[in-house]
Amino acid sequence: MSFPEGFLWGGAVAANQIEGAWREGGKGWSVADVATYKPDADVRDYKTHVSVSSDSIKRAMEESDCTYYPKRRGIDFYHRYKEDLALFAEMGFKVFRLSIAWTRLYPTGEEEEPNKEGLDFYENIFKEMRRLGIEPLVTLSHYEMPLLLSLKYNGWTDGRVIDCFVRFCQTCFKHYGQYVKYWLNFNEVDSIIRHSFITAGIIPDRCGEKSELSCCYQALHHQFVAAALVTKMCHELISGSKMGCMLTKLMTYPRTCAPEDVAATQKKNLENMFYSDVMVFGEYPKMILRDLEKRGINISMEPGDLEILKEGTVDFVSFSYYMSMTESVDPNAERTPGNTVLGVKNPYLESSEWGWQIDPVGLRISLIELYDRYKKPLFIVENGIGSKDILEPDGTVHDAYRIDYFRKHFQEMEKAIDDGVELMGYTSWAPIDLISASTNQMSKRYGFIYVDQDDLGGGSLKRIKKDSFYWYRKVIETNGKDMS
Ligand code: BGP
Repeated sequence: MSFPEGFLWGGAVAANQIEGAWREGGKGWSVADVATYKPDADVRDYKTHVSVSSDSIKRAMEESDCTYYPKRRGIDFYHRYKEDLALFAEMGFKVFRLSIAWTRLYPTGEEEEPNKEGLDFYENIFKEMRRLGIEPLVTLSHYEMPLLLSLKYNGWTDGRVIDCFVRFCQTCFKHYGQYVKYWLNFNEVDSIIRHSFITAGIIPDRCGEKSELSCCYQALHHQFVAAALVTKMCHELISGSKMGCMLTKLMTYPRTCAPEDVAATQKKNLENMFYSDVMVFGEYPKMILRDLEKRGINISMEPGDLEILKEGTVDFVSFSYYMSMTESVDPNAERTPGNTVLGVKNPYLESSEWGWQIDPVGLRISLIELYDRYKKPLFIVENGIGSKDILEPDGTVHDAYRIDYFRKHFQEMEKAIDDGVELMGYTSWAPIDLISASTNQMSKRYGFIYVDQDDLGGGSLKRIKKDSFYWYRKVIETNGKDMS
């Protein structure tokens, strides 16, 4: 067994979780700038962490201090990107996944012309990556949309945001098409149902007589249309470009072999893949439309929307995979948190400090399921373990648990490839410690590189190589042959 020649090994980040410089370079307010670190909230209760209201947004906009708004400072990648890219190159990265913050190019989301300082910032990054021989993989929407589109239109619930997004993407394709071949439209497009504000700028108390869930499906439809429009545009503007969708792969097993548990699990897995179904097949699955109808959820579509979906299907399927869970019809089944989900606990698996159940075999199962379903190349664009790494007095970080996590996941990837799955590449989440998307913690560390910063922003921001830095370098150097 082996990884194919040219396998794209690398790492993934998001602008709002690393850049900082939230008011520099002409950047406008993004939804991430009002995300608060809640030290007293249970880190396993993601809904508390992601919740938002008109009042909390108003308070945040009146607060210029960043202490409890970690995504305003990130890890200062904005000023340190050359140092960080050099570290990624030292690990031998073939690819680096990053997002372009919409509000650096269009501060309010509605300008006619892009902000030049923002354009230049990303052009400098792509030039540096080309110099280092690292291929960009660019996410167009990664939890950082213009806050003013949220306040003015209640985010993606309003179809006018489609035009704003298409204009932003057209600018990206025109300015960066010479550097970027691989693109992703919406990060974890399915996450809109779990955290509608972060993903689509929906403020629940502004949904009026519509339920938040109805607003989510309406907003999701607008994102499907926008994704299809920009996929078609990307192919037209950048010859040889590849556009992927990006799904949170929430692999779910039946808690028992009782048929009711199996049926409930089947429903969960089909619901999870609905989002990638639309972007791969260019149409809504009939059973999903029937389910929405039974739940009284009505999506208003413009004439021509369905044709747009059909003409804008993606070239590959990318996904994040961290953990798996089980499903049971037993209301008393013990539950445990996962990636902004609450699943039934699997007694055969260990859990991370945040309760996420570690399941390398689940990654192989996911790869085989997605490849069999879509028959398109796959790309793992997020995978990793958040943990409280300890910086030793001698300046080392011994993260053997992270090496073990990756080694076991890579071994399962290799088995899936050996079974015939076409896997384009792998970007770990995240190559460098950064701000957690769901809890806004710095102390939930993912990186091969430690960043000296605490949850309240204290620290030198010094970058320190963990043991896993050297291990991953060796894996890449040998294209996965040496994982010892
Ligand atoms: C995914 C997001 C990433 C990343 C990851 C880890 O949902 O796409 O942005 O944050 O989850 O989650 P967290 O940061 O909440 O631990």
